[in-house]
Amino acid sequence: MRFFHLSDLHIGKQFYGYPLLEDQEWILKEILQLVRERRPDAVLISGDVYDKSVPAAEAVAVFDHFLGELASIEPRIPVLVISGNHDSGERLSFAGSILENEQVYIMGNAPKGPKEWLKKVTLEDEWGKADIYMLPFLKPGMVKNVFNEGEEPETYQEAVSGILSRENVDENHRNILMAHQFFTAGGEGPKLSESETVSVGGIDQVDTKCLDGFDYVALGHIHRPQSMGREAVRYCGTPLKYSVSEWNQIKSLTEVEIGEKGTQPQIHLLELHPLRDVRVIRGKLEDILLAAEGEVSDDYVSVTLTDEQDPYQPKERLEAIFPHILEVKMDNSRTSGLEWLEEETETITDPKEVFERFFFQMQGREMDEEEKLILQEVFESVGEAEG
Ligand SMILES: [Mn+2]
Repeated sequence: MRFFHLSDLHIGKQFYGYPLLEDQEWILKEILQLVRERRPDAVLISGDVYDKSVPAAEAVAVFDHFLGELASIEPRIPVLVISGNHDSGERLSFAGSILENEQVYIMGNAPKGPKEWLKKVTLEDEWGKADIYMLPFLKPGMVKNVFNEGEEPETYQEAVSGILSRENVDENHRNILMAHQFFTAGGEGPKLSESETVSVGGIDQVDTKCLDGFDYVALGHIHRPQSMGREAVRYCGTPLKYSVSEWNQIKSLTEVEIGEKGTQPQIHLLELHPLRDVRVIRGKLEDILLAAEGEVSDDYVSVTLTDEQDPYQPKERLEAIFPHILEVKMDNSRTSGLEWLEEETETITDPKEVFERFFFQMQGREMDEEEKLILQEVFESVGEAEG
């Protein structure tokens, strides 16, 4: 049995003010192409379908189109979706029971009472049954009524392990879990990017120990692809780079092949090709412009200029080559001087001195007599106005 594992689509996300919908449509199209070519037995989407709990109409339309295209493939390929911390469970599972007729299974909310269970989808192949358990993102408070009085979970750890351990998992079947939580493996956390929303203080941590009974765990939440503790417990990562810190990550679609019970699942990474890449460029302005040879690049670029003298209109000149600039930073002896200044603890109270220092940081030289005179006049007129 082979299935695709993806997560963290974050449809509708903005990237430094740029809407990413076109990029997301592009990458979903490539995923659809891979589904048509490779015909997996299921497609698992492990949370954060949307970027916001109330997604924009355009974002909903993009996911609607994706589901529609998936459902048009014959023979049918089941699609399983859980909600992530960015999704609204209720909104995501709209018309969920009707969609099940089309083999689209959505689990928006964790069990809320003692009689509710995780959604389980059973697939079958020559090796027998494979049960896929769907655990949407949860916080301890969301599942407290599932447990007896006095046994309510207080931590994420207790909540997730409590919800999993009450499921009647058949150990003779191959068991697969979809989840969207912050997992650690023996105290070791996942490698992060800058585009996840991670709780401060790590209260949301759950140890992978409670996943031991599963043959494969299809995780979402962390944006860098990686396994946790063992190969078969895996974050597939985002299909696109959602922060500059991800510039050197290879984004891929995870294909999992699961054979006879007890054997290791095989994991293949199918590389994805974005419409626009995210790149980091560093150097002197003239060198960067020269290297581009006048060719316009649609990539999203973060530029760090190392010129000692502030170049003239750097953003405008870069924009002629890179229409999608994320940021332009300066890194030279002056800006490294800035860092040194910030470390100082002395407080300057004379406003004139504050400005003189600021001028020095910005211009790299002292003010000349004429400029000092102008500053003097400005301060005098301000003083008069205040007095
Ligand atoms: Mn996410």
